[in-house]
Amino acid sequence: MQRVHRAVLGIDRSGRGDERLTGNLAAEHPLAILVGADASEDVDLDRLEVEERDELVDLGLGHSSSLAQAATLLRSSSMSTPFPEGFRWGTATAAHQIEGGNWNNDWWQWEHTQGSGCVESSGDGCDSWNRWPEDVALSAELGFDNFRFSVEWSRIEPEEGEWSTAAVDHYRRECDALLEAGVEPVVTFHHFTTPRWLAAKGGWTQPSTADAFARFCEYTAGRLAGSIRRACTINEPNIVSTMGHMAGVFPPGLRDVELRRAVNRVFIDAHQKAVGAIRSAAPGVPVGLTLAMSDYQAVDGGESKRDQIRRRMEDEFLDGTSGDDFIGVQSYSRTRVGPSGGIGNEEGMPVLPMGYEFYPQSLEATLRRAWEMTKGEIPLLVTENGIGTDDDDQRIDYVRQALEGVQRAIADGIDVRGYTYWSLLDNFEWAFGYGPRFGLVSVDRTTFARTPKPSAHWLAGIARANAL
Ligand code: GCO
Repeated sequence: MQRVHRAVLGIDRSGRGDERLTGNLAAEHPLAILVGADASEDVDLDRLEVEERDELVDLGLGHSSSLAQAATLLRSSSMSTPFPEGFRWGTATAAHQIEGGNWNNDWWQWEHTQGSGCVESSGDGCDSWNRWPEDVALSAELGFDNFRFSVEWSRIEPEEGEWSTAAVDHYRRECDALLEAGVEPVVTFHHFTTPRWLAAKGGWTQPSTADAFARFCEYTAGRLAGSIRRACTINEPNIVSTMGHMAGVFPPGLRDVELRRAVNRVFIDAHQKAVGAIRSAAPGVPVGLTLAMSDYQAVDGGESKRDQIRRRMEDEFLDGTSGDDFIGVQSYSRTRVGPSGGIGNEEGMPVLPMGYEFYPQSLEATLRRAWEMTKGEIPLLVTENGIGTDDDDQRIDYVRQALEGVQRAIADGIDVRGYTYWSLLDNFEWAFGYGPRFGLVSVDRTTFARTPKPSAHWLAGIARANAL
């Protein structure tokens, strides 16, 4: 009889439990492995003496995993540390990046503006406007418990005060399908895109935009009430204000430091009004802001410059979250600051296609900072973390390191309630177009066929086990 310390069971995609173990790997490692339906050398479970049976973990390896991949994954899981009970696991997307055909907002216009720096149009996206049932099914099959997506304001309110019940009902059907599939819908009300009619009136430079946004939230949350489980008001307002009004690389393409400060204030006002609107229209749904955070590091005496930059980028927004139900922390890399400003990447550090360093430690640092800045009064959720890369092993390495940081933060008493990977799909990465691949699932640019990568099965396994 073979003896194994732990058995890993896979569930094949049809949902049937496939409880076969392969003999040779079990012999090679002190662990047993199950592979999907393709396993050629099956070993009957009953012939194995499995220790710690109650610790069975499903890595969700799926059909396509090779034994070598399975072995790597299993080795890495042999000393697993659990996440707190009830820790949420999901993936995130945004309307403009996946739906396709969102021609009625400022980004579409920007993509078609000469000199904007956009490498291509968002075009058909991942055709998720039509293929959302596939996205729902993928989330459910992989076993994530929530799916974060955004509603497109320019579809729901295509002209000022003109509401599309058809568009909002579309999103309601998506929410209901998610719930039906056992996946909680997490809805973002603004993810970078602003309707053209509003942009033409000055967009986020105008204080009245906060009221327009609150009206949109009230209408939309009212029609989605009962079908959403969490609401994010505005995604990364700090990026929209900085990139769009100071750096000039997002719409409206302005470069005005003072204006950017004013836009920050409009966004904070809009967020706070939206929290009130969503709470009254959809009572009981937790509401919060999702903020782009970076591990800001002072180099060679850059402390006061670092603090100054961080104040406008993060602290002002964190100050505006008081009373929220959660803070969505979104983190990808670090920012090094010297006495006169950002000094770029450190020589010798690996650089990603996005131009910044491979630096998974940023998540832990930003969770700690968000917690400290809000005095431990508001629970945190990782609403985005991920890596744009063609190297799927590098993705696994990045997420593993980021999650280790989450576990250290939790061990120190920081209330982190969940982890959301950006993104479910390879999608439209704004000015970078379809180049950077953040997805756990690849999308064929012609057929839109979705294919989970090994990292999808790897992360899904961690989510199911709720342990790393
Ligand atoms: C965000 C971004 C996402 C990006 C992701 C990768 O919310 O941070 O808007 O839309 O695609 O951050 O850069």
